[in-house]
Amino acid sequence: MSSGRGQLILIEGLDRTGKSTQASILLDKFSKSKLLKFPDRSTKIGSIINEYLTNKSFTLPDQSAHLLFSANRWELNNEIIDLLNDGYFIVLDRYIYSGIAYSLAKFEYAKLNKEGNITSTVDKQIGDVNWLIGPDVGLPKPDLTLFLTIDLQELANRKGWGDERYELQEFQTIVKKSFLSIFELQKDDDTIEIVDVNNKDIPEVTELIWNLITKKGIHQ
Ligand code: DGP
Ligand code: NA
Ligand code: NA
Repeated sequence: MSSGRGQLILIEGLDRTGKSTQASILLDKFSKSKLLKFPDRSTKIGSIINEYLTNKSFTLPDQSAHLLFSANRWELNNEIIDLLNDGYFIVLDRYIYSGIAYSLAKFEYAKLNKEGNITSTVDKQIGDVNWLIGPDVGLPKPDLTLFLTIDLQELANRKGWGDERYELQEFQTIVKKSFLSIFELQKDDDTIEIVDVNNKDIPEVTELIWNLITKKGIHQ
C-alpha cells in the first residue's frame, strides 16, 4: 500500500554544530526513516573524497574537489528518489549548501591570505556562485532545510577540532560567512530556516527543530 511521497529534510551547518546528533534524534521520531550523510565516504567517489579530506598531501584542483562532492550527491540521487516514492522520511546530514559554502570559502580564504593567483581565469570558478551551483542543479530539493548556526566563539569552546582538511578556526569563520551569504540569496525561499544553536543544549535544539517541522506541516 502506498503511503504517499516521503519528506526530505536537510540539516546543514558548520562542523561541530551538532548536525549529526540532531539528525539521529529526528530519525527516531519517524517510523519509516533513513539518514543519508554527505559526503558519503562509502561509495567509489566517496573514497576519493575521504582521501582528499584526510590526506593533506593528496592535492586536487579546487574545481575537481567541488565536482567530486557534487558527483557524490548524484551517486545517491536514485536512492533518494526511490525512498521518497516509497514514503520515507529522509534526513540529510549536509547536501548542496555545504557544496557551495565550502568551495566559496576556499576562494575567500585564498583571497584573504593572498595565496596563489586567484584572479587567474583558472581559479575564479570557485568564487562564482553560479558556477558552483551548476553541477547540483536537478538534485531533489529538500522540503525543509535547517541551517544550524553558532557564534564562532562558542564553536571555539567546543571540543577540539579533528585534523581533517577544513577543520581550522580561521577557515570555519569564512565558511560561516559563505553559508550566510548563500542563505541571504535564498531569503524568499520559505523552505529554508536558520536555527541559532548558541547557548542551547541538545534537547533545546531538538525542540526548536521539531517546532519548525510541525509548523511546516511535515508528518508521516
Ligand atoms: P563531515 O563528514 O560532515 O564532517 O564533512 C567532512 C568535511 O567536508 C567537512 O569539513 C565539510 C566538508 N564538506 C561537506 N560537504 C562538502 C561539499 O560538498 N564540498 C566541500 N568542498 N566540502 C564539503
Ligand atoms: Na568534519
Ligand atoms: Na560533522
